[in-house]
Amino acid sequence: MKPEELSKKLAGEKAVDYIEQDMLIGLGTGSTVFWTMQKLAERVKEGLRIQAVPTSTATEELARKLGIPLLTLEDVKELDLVIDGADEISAELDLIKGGGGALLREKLVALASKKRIIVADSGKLTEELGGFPLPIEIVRFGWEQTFSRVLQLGCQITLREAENTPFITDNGNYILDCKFDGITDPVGVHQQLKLLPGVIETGLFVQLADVVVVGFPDRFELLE
Ligand code: ABF
Repeated sequence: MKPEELSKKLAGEKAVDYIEQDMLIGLGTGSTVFWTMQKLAERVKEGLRIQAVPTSTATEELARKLGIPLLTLEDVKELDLVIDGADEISAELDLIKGGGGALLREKLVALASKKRIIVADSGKLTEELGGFPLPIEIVRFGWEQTFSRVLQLGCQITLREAENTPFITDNGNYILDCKFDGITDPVGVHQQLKLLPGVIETGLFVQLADVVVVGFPDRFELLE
């Protein structure tokens, strides 16, 4: 296994230690949470009782395959915890998420959770957010207008594509990947974007991580 994958596996698996009997949990999306789900499925087979809200159809499908009991966000008032990945993590534990396109459901599930655990390999740590283009979810209706408005905030934008057609999120929307010259004020950038009609949600997760489990090829570290 490559060092990056080993790091993801260590971080992803470690997070399962936070899950206790009868918890209601959120399950994030991505290649690190993949390892969380593998380990969680083992625990479920051994008798751990949990129910999980998936943050994407991809996670839902994987959970079904692995025999992890599911429920929807509409079924619950509150979740005990969520385990999710990230694309960038700042020293303040602010995050850029959405590389997998699931940012809206990920944020809704994060806000519904009492404790938020992020799992990531050490390559996701950064001094300042913005090296990774910020994903924002926008409505398809009049998307070019929204594109132009976002452009005025001073970033370079790409409409995300999959197989040469626009990528469609699980909610039926488009994603704009916005490259800023560093994001020193994540709250300000998030707020500016959210004021624009057509913008549904941004991948900036500010002060939404309680614990970050950082994986290295041979160990993990906890940031809190
Ligand atoms: C998800 O995990 C997304 O927000 C993000 O794009 C992804 C992180 O990547 P990885 O696949 O490396 O875990 O939560």
